Amino acid sequence: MTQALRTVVVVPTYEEAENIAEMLPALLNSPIAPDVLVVDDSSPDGTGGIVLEIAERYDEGRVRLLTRAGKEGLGAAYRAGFARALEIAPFGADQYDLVVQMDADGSHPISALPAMLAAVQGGADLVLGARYVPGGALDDAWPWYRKALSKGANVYARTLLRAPVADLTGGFKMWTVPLLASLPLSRLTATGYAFQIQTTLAALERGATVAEVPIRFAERTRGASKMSSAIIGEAMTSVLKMRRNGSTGAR
Ligand SMILES: Nc1nc2c(ncn2[C@@H]2O[C@H](COP(=O)(O)OP(=O)(O)OP(=O)(O)O)[C@@H](O)[C@H]2O)c(=O)[nH]1
Ligand SMILES: [Mg+2]
Repeated sequence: MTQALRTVVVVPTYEEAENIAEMLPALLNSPIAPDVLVVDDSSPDGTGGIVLEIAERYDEGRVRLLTRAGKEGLGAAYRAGFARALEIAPFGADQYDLVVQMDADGSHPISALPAMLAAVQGGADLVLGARYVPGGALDDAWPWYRKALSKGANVYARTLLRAPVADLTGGFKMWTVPLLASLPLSRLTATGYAFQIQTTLAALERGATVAEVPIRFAERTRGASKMSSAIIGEAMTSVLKMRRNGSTGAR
């Protein structure tokens, strides 16, 4: 590909004030020079205000904020964020070429973005930042049982859904716009991280070429985890439903 691919990174936030302040400049300065769309569920800690302050320091359109009325979960934030990212036409009538999804808590390495872009240039429609491939890793500081739980959840989903990817449960992904636009987003209704499984499954159902780039996943050092037993429960039962009914059958 000769022309630079224009990229927007969608970052969902809930109470990530400190993390987003550190992440945004690093992301904007990445060699792939993406624009950023933060999807904030009116975080009480003022995350949205910090995003707007940072946006003023950069060119128009490099940082956008989508504010939602209240906390509705990761899935809802991404459905809204993807829909907005596909609407934005930052270059005259042109859309972005690529949409990246990424957590705000520092778990997903910004340094992996150039390799993910290279995988798209090599023909991938979807690139997963993957922990369970050679060169990938979970946080060294995690105790063995936490690693086992994370790996076990991934094997469970991957095996039941017969998905030919190593990391089905991760949340760091680079989408080509035609593929993302082909997803039936309003019918991918998971609330929590089951949404990650659902969207990759939907891509596989469409015959997409999926590539995996190794990442070292880093544990958040600031702010609180939003993971809950309800979210884990949803993920487990929705995998069973998706096994019967496909990606849109997780209700
Ligand atoms: N807009 C929005 N963002 C959310 C919501 N829940 C989580 N996030 C964001 O989504 C990203 C990933 O969050 P989770 O994986 O749910 O939780 P986490 O705190 O990262 O969990 P661990 O890191 O696994 O402990 C972070 O940037 C969160 O701020 C939500 O309800 N709304
Ligand atoms: Mg996290």
